[in-house]
Amino acid sequence: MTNPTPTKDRIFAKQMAAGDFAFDDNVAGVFEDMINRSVPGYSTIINMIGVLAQRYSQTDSKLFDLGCSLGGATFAMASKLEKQNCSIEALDNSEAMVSRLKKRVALDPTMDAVINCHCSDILTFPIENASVVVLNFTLQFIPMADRIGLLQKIYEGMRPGAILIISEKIIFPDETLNQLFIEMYHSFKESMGYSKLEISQKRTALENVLIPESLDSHRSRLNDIGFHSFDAWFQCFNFASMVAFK
Ligand code: GEK
Repeated sequence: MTNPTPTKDRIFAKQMAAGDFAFDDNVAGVFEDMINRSVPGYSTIINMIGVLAQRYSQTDSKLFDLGCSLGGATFAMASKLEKQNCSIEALDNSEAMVSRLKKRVALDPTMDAVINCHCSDILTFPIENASVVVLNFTLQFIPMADRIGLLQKIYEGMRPGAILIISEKIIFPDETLNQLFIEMYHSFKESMGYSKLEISQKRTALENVLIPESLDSHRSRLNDIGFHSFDAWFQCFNFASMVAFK
């Protein structure tokens, strides 16, 4: 369920003092515009999460959207659900996001019937009976030391055959490629209407908040936990979406 006229993101347009980025009311109010203009391939990733969920959802199971924001992946999965007796657990610890999501869900009785919204920390919320787990650009905001424990908890809560989908900003061990993809990403943002000032101020605000890792780091951590068949199914510059299975 997308908003036909999302409010334009101008948060970093004015000269501002350095400060950390937060998922507050200002960000939630422009989030749809922000993420569509900031993540190359976002709408493709969202649509394909729906397609993957259609294939991997299991009867009598739960689908988790961890760090759901306004529910982009949640609605994509809900619109494709065919299996009997499934629910989608949509979680975010930003009250501003979850209150907006709840209003959107309430507008459509077919969505209301399958989507449960929770204002919760994904580090403490129980994950159980999961056939599909989505971390769509959320893991990168979790403190590095907590990532392995979160992924172990997710693994424990997944059914055999379940799918984990992780989308992230990524870094590359090859410094030339790393630099090239960052520069291409900034060109992409300019092409989406962001000024150089907005791009550099947001970059500074995210510096200690969004910590990206390489595909190899994701791969080896997931393999160590017990996941199998890890790979990226989508990549555009320094953004990727990966799958792994239990
Ligand atoms: C989408 N998945 O549109 N517990 C719960 N939520 C959290 C936590 C936490 N510990 N940490 C961060 N978040 C969405 C986009 S945005 C990505 C995800 C971005 C939430 C945070 O409040 C925010 O809503 C979300 O994770 C990250 O498909 O803005 O780049």
